[in-house]
Amino acid sequence: MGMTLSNYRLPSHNCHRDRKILLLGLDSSGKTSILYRLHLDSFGGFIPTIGFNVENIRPPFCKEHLVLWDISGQSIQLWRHYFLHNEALVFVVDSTDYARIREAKEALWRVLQHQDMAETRFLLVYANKQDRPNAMTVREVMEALDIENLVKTATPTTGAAGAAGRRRRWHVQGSSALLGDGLWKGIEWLCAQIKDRSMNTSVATPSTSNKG
Ligand SMILES: Nc1nc2c(ncn2[C@@H]2O[C@H](COP(=O)(O)OP(=O)(O)OP(=O)(O)O)[C@@H](O)[C@H]2O)c(=O)[nH]1
Ligand SMILES: [Mg+2]
Repeated sequence: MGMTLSNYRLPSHNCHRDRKILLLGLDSSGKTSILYRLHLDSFGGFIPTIGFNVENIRPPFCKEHLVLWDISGQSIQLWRHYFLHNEALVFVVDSTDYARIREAKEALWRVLQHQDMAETRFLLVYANKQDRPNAMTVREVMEALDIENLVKTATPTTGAAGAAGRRRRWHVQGSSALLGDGLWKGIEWLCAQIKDRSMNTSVATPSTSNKG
């Protein structure tokens, strides 16, 4: 499993109420597989999503539920209808899909520059399919998505969305929905941020670990 990279440290954590989490990524990146690995600890048998799936998960380290919205990757033009009132964006990348990593980056940037994503403060990226031998490392995925610039650079969108983008905390987590690796670690980071959202967000020192 690859490293994890983050611009924020892990504080102690507890979630306090239901939180809506948006799960996006190109088609076949593994969103539905991740959703049901988290929800039912099962894998496989999924057809490409038409529309969306919604499931609640109750992480052992959170007091309340996370409501995960898994939107079809084949319906990018419809994603914007789900943008409002999300606590966090979970963006899933197929780490073996070298041919479409640029497309994934462009999709992620478009999403986070949208005005309706202004209140979405946390970005968790799953660099998924780390079980496959040719997978990009977590650092390679982070660099391909250019996340550091995404959160630092003033975006074409001004006003609230631009300001929100510059305050956004992010974390890249290596994962395998096939094996179940890394998924709860990413959720643990997310819960910690939700709990801790009132703290100063300006720390920008990447942290790493070797296990997904
Ligand atoms: N090896 C491996 N295969 C995976 C992993 N995650 C998903 N897959 C496979 O990738 C394919 C697509 O997975 P889905 O979960 O349906 O992808 P999706 O992102 O929901 O795709 P759309 O619904 O079309 O947006 C399936 O064949 C999965 O079995 C993983 O971590 N490792
Ligand atoms: Mg799906």
